[in-house]
Amino acid sequence: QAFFKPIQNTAPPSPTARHIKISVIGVGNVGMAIAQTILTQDLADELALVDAKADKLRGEMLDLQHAAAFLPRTNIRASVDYSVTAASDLCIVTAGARQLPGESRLNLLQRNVSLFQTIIPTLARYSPDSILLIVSNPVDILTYVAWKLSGFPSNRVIGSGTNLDSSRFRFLIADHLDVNAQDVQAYIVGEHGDSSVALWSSISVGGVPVLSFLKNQQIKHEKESLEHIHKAVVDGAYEVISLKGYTSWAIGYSVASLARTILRDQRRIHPISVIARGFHGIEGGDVFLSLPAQLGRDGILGVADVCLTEEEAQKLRHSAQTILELQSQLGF
Ligand code: 6V0
Repeated sequence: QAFFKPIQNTAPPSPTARHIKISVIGVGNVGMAIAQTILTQDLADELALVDAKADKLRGEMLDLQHAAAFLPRTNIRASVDYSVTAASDLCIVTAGARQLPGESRLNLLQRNVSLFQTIIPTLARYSPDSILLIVSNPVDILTYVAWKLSGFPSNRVIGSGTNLDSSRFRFLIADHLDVNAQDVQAYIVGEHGDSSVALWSSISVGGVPVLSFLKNQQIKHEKESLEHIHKAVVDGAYEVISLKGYTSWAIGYSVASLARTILRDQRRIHPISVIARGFHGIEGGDVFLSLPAQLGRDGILGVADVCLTEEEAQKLRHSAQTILELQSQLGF
């Protein structure tokens, strides 16, 4: 018996009401930080969680459901069976194997590729029209692997890439200049991690280009402190991992901001991992690297043709070459 009685002469439910569904694969530290940010920011009507560990998965689902009285209404479901993800608008993949002591990067990559060989085709089968957002590391290569395994068009396969690195960059610049990080426009592009490229000439605060401002003021040592800032960005993840064992909150907010831009068709520009062949002289094969890209309901709408110095373009091409060499060993 229904708790509420219908009023007289009601119309049937509207067929146009949009139901937004997000799936998160992998409920480790990163997957759960993403899930909880999605819930608090009211980004989905339905959230499906999948992991290989059934007990952990059910525990996480119940813990989130028990917060229902304090959150916007979202139907949270979880299962080790991928049918729970059916008809998702966005699938976020954070599942990954952990690096074993002494294990090479290539070996870890190969283990993660094996996981993706099961995960990605299954997700694609249950949600053929979805957008795939890859977070698992090494994110650029795994985004390429996901693109290949899904058979999706490249505008619907995205890697979270340097969206997080750029947010660390903006925080550190803001801290240095004592301004709000949201007023700092600054991009880190290229490979997520060690060989990322900071776009110095494009940094601006409140519309004022930072480098030319410093030059006009004849502030000499600033370039050096800015180089330190980039180093701090690169070291940032290692520092957090050495202190607390993993990173979670910043990647949670970073991925939720991508989800909001996509699902609400915000058409904002984010530095994310996209197929980069043909940009800035990158040739030799299909490779995913981060570039400032416009995102919306159809995924990647376009890539901003940012001005790079020859040195920056060279670094990008070098990263592309390193990634292509690793990819060639994967047999895709
Ligand atoms: P974690 O806490 O070990 O979680 C991984 C989860 O994946 C665990 O719950 C596993 O049970 C699950 N899992 C493993 N195999 C499968 C499978 N076949 N199917 C479903 N689930 C599976 O790791 P954590 O959450 O800390 O990190 C997850 C991934 O995100 C790692 O690859 C990190 O390197 C990566 N990150 C990427 C970042 C980025 O900016 N792109 C940032 C931070 C972490």
